[in-house]
Amino acid sequence: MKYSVPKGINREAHIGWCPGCGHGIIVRLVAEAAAELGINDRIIMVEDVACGEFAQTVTQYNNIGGAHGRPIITAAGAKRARPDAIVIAHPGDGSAYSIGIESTMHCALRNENILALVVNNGVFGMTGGQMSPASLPGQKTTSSPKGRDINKNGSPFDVVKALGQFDIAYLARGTVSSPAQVIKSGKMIKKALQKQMDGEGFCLVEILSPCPTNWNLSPVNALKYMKDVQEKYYQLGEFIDKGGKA
Ligand SMILES: Cc1ncc(C[n+]2csc(CCOP(=O)(O)OP(=O)(O)O)c2C)c(N)n1
Ligand code: SF4
Repeated sequence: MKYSVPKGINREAHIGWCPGCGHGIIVRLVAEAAAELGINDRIIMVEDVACGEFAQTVTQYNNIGGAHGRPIITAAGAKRARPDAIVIAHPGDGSAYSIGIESTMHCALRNENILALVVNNGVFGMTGGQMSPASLPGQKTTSSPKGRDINKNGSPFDVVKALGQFDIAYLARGTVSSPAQVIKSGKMIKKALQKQMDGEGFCLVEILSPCPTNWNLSPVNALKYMKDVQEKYYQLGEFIDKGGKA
């Protein structure tokens, strides 16, 4: 197989992601989809103050640094100001489902014509691996050293259950735990970008992603954990596909 870097990726950039992190794979999928759709010059990515923000140097796209928890609402504003732009918010699960949950829900309710690309690694990665709304029952984190107790901490936030009945364009969940799944996730991202180009409305694609550093696992064992545990809890697939078949 010939390896080539998609247009849109800045291969000279310093990359801050830890070995085995999923963020870089997911940003690469954005770049592949954008190049295939011929929209490199139209992309605006909106980052969070979180691990995803390294995409600012890794990509050649226009980019906005949003406040923590606010990339989705910032993306909605950018899209309203620049309707020709293709706008992608790139938060983590901590951002989109905790401090930013209100703007996630209301952007969905307003069917804002953007892509919310949520990287779900089940922890607040950048700040040291605290429990996030998406941490799994029993998951040990730095703020739940004995494991998430659903009686005390509540159940994990499942965006498919939360937005499943909303009138939005697209809702899908992928993962990057294997090459086949990476390809499937790339198709989801590309479909969501096409929907934005067609003016269909709000698309949320959640990608399950490893955080070996904060899971205290090697990159290889982090992928195993995803398959054995994370993907057993969070269903993969397409759940809303307004223009197509769900
Ligand atoms: C208003 C505000 N609150 C809290 C923080 C601290 N903070 C920065 S990154 C982060 C965690 C990010 O976790 P997540 O959104 O899940 O993304 P990840 O780093 O795991 O990709 C937090 C709490 C901040 N920068 N601003
Ligand atoms: S802390 Fe986790 S999410 Fe952040 S760069 Fe490292 S592996 Fe990725």
